[in-house]
Amino acid sequence: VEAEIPDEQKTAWKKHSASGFKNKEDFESAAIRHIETTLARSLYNCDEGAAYGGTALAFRDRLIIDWNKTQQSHTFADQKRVYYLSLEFLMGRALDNAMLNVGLKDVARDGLADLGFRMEDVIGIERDAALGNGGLGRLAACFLDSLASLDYPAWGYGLRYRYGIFKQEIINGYQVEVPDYWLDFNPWEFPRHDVTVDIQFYGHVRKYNDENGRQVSVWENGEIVTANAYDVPIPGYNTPTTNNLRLWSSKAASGEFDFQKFNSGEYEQSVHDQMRAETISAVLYPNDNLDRGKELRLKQQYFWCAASLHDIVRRFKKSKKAWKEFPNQIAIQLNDTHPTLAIPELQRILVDEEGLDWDTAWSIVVNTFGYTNHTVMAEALEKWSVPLIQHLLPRHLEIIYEINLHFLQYVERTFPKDRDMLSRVSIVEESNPKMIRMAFLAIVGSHKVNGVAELHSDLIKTTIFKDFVKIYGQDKFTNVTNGITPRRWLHQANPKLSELIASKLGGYDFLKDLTLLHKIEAYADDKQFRKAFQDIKYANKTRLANYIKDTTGVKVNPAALFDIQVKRIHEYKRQQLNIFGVIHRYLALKAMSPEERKKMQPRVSIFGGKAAPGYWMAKCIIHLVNEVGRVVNNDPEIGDALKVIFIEDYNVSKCEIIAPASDISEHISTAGTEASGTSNMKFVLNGGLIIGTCDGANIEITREIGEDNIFLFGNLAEDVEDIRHQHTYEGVLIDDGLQKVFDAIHNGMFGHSDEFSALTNTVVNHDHWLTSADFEAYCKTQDSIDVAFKDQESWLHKTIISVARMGFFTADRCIEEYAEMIWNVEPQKMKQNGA
Ligand code: CJB
Repeated sequence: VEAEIPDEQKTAWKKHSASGFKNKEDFESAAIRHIETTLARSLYNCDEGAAYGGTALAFRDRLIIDWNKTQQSHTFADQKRVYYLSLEFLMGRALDNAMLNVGLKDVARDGLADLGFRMEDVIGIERDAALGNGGLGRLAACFLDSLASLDYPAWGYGLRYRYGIFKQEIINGYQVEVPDYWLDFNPWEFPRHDVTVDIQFYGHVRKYNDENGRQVSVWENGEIVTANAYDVPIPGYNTPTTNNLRLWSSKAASGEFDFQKFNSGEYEQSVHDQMRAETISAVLYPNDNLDRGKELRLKQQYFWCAASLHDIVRRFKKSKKAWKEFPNQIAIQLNDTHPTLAIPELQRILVDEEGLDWDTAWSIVVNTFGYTNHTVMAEALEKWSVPLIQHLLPRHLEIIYEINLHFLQYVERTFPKDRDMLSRVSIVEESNPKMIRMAFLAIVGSHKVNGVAELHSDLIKTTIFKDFVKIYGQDKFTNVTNGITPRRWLHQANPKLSELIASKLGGYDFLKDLTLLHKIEAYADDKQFRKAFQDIKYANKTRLANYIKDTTGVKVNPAALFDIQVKRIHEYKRQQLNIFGVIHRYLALKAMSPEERKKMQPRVSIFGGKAAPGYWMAKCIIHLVNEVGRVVNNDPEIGDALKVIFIEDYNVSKCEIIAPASDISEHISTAGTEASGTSNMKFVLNGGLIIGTCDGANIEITREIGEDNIFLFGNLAEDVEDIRHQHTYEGVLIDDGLQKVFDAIHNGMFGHSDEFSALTNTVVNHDHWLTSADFEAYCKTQDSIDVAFKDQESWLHKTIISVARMGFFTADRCIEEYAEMIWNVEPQKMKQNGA
């Protein structure tokens, strides 16, 4: 292609080619130019919003120049690429991250000061890109940062939801959901009006025999919706590599916009069709760890998988390589089962459209895909009803059946005596209606399956996917323990701590090799270092205390122990255990004399997180936390001894304020239920300790930082089933302390007890989540934390040692493991000048 361009054109292009700013002067000129031209504002009406807009657009220019060079260089190099398919990318804010990754935040800060603005205020204007629910979506965002920072040629593919996760308001103690229309001003996306894909739904399958007597299937006469690409640049840290996140938006296909109707006066109907098409990418489903089987959700999944695969195949075909090269050029990672339809879709493209025979196509498919499982909980495992798939995607259903047939024939040959095995592992569940088990399809269609922490990866092999280990052998199943990007979760969220570490390590290399943190272990007993470390924690707690005062009106003392649990509200994550523990503490404080009370360690219990709008029990938990806060915070006897705070609308940017401000954070899921957890890593990396169960990544965190530095409690995963059995046959034993808590609730201490009877009844009746069984151990462990916190010198020692030992939990390590074990891709460093 390069050879075809005449020299004169190349010269003119080179002479005028865009280049990014590098110093304050150039930044100011770029920002002002955008404020004046792109935003049509002037010196006299430039508010913080305009200053944010100008700054963001100046940085966007810079990113897009690097983006162009990266894409060009990856195209020329023609190496294997990774495509990360995820229905969720919980990106948070982009500006701060962009400034830090390209290394120009100080330049921008000085420039903004010249223009009369404070950096913090300008950053605070940006809305979070909240295209995700929780851990799964945030993991995808961390992975994008690591892929770019490590120079891997990689793209993310997702949906461009018009409404991200809802905004949570707390009104009279109840969660109220408000739509999050985040696209008003989004400088970080580039609409690619030229990149569209027509996606078909419904219709039927026609069969005929071609001239060679081969049966051909044609899927036709369906409804067409167009997918439009929007590209979001993903800058790596301290590298010109800028990868792409491509998000698809749905709109009516041009042929579908019915001009007949339009002209004959049926304007409304034609607009209605338009809106129907746009509905596909309108909203993010707000469920976390829960499958609800709605038709529109299936439409979203297919729409996004089909558009992404079409794009990937189109790029591959340009290279004119043979089809068997496909898995050598392309690795596709399925983030959970949401993109599983990509498997039958690729098979359909290869067989129906490209004319490959079934077996050749299938081997390409299997070698291309890898599948990451994020949960063992039955209610979260996706199943789709056969009639629904039949209706929406008739050809895919045929293909799924054929995949299943080949698979079951193989199983039957390998285990001829085990008849039950066939029904256990069949992709098609013989229920009424029949259901497609998406996880099974994902396993059969991938060459590797991974869990996200050691315990979790073991559990999937011994429970939900046990039979598949027998069928395929151990090697197909592996573990990649989750990680977080230290750029956002240390450097950006906690700049002072990052700076302190850099001052001892002689620079910021640790941000790209987090294991270098081990060197600060030498300073764990260094008086000056400890003091600096402690001052930073205090400043971060003060920042959070100010935020709490501004948003809730409650004044909390930064010297108190900050005990934080922020994550989606879910019974398995056991915020109920936490709040019952808080009530227990409150009752104990009330029973004390004022002198005794004074001796107690003051505590601030901080909660945050959204409940799925239809998850009633989770909403009850939020209500109880808020009612307990109302009572405790206004009790003059209690004062600073205990405060209970619910932070409204927890999201990524709030986590950046919260994670650096904890003394203790809570990761207290019923053992065996939290696949990994990633906020546990964020809190420890920022100098906080953990109270936790032996679950998910807590176990590996303990191994790395040492068991003296973590507060573990509770029943083990291996015992949970037996205890549940006991509950069923012998009834639930309610812990004495917990009974007092229930009595207080029933007596109306926190408002009308009816409001909370569901919460207490579920413990009394089944206690599926072992709230009672773990209650005593939980409270005792909390008491031991009070004691440990009193000895500040020893506490500081623990926290510093823990930070030093967190190197393993960088998302960079995850990406390197995926690249080597699953994708077989190499990084591709770009020369500074592109190509
Ligand atoms: N996870 O956030 C979700 N949503 C789901 O539907 C299923 C799992 C979470 O994924 C995280 C990333 O792997 C895990 O750290 C977390 O334990 C898991 O609940």
